[in-house]
Amino acid sequence: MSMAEGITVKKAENPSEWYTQVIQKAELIDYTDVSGCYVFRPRSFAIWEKLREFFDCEIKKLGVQNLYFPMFIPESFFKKEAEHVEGFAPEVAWVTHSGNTELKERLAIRPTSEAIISDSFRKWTRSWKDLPIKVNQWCNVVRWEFNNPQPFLRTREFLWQEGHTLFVTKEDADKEVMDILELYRRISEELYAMPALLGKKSEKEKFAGADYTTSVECFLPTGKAIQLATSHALGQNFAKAFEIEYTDANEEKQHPYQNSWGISTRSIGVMVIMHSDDKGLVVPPRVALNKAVIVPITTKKVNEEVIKKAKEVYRELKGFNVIFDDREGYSPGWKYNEWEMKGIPVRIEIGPKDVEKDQVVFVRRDNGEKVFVPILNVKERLKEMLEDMQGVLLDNAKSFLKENTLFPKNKEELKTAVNDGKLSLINWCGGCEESIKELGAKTLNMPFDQNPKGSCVNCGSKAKFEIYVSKSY
Ligand code: 86X
Repeated sequence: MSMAEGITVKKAENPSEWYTQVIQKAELIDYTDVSGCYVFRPRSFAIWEKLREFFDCEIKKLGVQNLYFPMFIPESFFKKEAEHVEGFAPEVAWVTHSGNTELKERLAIRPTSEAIISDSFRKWTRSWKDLPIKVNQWCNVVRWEFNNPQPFLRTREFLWQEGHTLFVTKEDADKEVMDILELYRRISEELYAMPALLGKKSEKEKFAGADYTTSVECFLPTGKAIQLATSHALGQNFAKAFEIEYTDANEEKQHPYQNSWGISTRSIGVMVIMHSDDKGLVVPPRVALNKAVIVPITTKKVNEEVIKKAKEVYRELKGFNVIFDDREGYSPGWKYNEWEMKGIPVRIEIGPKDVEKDQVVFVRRDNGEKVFVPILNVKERLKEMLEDMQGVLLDNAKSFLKENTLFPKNKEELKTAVNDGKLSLINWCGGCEESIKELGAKTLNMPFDQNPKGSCVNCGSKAKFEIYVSKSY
């Protein structure tokens, strides 16, 4: 695959091949010899670092501390929460040997860390004075998926943060579930420019170890939804299974209320599918590694002058991590295509005519808008253009969401909506998820603002909830 070659299929015509090409040609991802395991190249790892920087700073304001637990979890720990792990068991990867010697007890490579963290919580929790405990780790996890793997979206190893907290009161725990969900909403909307659907998971879709599960879901231009992040109220379930206890002010033993919450590198793939186009990657400026690229347009006659001016502009923009592309042997047009494919938010062209007029040309990645900018104003104007692009990406995604959300009134309408790749908000009885699955769809979540009316769109019995339904990844 030569770099000169652009994306050869259209997003609307073959979304899965389009995705595969975009992430490789934009140098986000590389494949390895292990199926389901991918290289996060610098252009995607930088996006992850931006997310991490934002979220770390915000959770620290909430009193959460970072720490690190081992990735090996003794099998006996999982037996304590057997009911919660049941469905996941086939995906757990085990370490059984060191060299040729079998271990006394096999060790799981963490698929999530509730078990090992709960074991420490038991030791750290003595008195009500020890609470709350709020910790978080940034780490890798392994889930040996058998469904067809997809870079970022479904991988056998991925990166995430997992937060784990303990509280004296249910009220404090409930509040934190929502505080964290709000941070995930901000990642979705403010960093990734993606409208977020917030709500509570159905009984079937919640984590089995939780009292309730909340989530942020995103609906993509491919007509499928995907979960972006999740925040669980674990209640006292793990506390009971792992004997986490404290003595309250009346000297009585109590189990604390526990939460866990996470967002992963899946979110990068969601962002790619949301915004990118037939030319390649589109990245919201806030999470872009390089905010702009300068392409000097030189001729044999006018070279030094152009390079000199372009360098001036480059120095002026040093806060924006700008790429200076003065490579020889590539035409300007070739360079434009390459940087568009890689999703650099703004291209800055400067040629002989521009030098004469003390100006440059800005070209915006999302809409191709072209403007002449006096060299004196490049810094201010670049900042404005990036902010505008960030806003427009979110606005466009919001319009798309609005135009593609339907309110089917009966099963026929729901079926049509699902087949047409629409998002449906339905009145729902709280059961009958099997027959929604049969339509090729899933329940996403129940928005917090509930107004159920009439009868269940799917089965006709009394509606108790409103819930989002669509195809999903
Ligand atoms: C569910 C629970 C939770 C902290 C999050 O969703 C966010 C961050 N953890 C995750 N869960 C699993 O997915 C799971 C998977 C496997 Cl393979 C397993 F063996 C156990 C699990 N337990 C919980």
